[in-house]
Amino acid sequence: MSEPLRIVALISGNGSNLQAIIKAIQQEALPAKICAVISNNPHAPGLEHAHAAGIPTQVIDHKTFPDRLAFDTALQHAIDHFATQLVVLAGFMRILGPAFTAHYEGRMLNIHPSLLPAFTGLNTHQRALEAKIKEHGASVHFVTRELDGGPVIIQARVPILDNDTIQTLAQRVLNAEYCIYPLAIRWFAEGRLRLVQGKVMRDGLLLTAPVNYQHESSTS
Ligand code: NHR
Ligand code: GAR
Repeated sequence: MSEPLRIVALISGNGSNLQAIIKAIQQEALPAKICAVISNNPHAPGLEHAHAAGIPTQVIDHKTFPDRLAFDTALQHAIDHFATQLVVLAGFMRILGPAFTAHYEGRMLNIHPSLLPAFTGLNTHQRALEAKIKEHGASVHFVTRELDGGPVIIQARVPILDNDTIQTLAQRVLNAEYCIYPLAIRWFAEGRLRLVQGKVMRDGLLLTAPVNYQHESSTS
């Protein structure tokens, strides 16, 4: 057996995706170890979940730094302290600068609550409802300097129902996130996922489109 992949997770809020990842590791569906959970928000409820799971936590409050570069630099030092092999953004709400994203190129993932490239940025559920479209979802992507613009690994689609509110739609999307994020991290941990010249390579093949979870779920 090889050593488990060393992960640091960055959160800002509830950390329910973090919980799903912790659960996958506990169920031995993910050969990884979360070395630390770091939050920019000292009041993030996810810090408690990490603590309860016996994972070291750290707060790096962006409000205590003079500028974004100083925050990014402190964050980078904290992450590298753990000999981190993969950085996982799990509801992390601060935009990261180009030096930071370059440092972790090919070894940082994000889960975004939309079917990218639709609805980058914030308030995706409200914007999907306002657009009166029939389908929404979540995407796991490699993080690059372009906000929510890195190559997408896997997406999960959910229907938008006539009587949906932001809350009901957000919960449906979250349930899909809990499936695709541990799966994408597992592929990375198994050495099956790489960023090659700005494109996703999975099992030695360059993806021409994101993996669609609905189609793949029965076979992998
Ligand atoms: N950084 C880079 N360079 N590239 C990405 O793809 C990133 C990133 C940082 C975070 C997550 C992202 C999301 O999935 C993410 C992807 C925060 C904002 C934002 O506007 C936008 C997108 C994401 C995260 N943040 C405000 C800021 O000024 C603060 C908002 C707040 O605190 O509520 O940093 O959606
Ligand atoms: C998730 O829906 C995630 O995709 C989204 O926030 C939620 C976090 O939930 N991320 C972003 O919007 C990033 N800007 P969680 O804290 O319970 O995992």
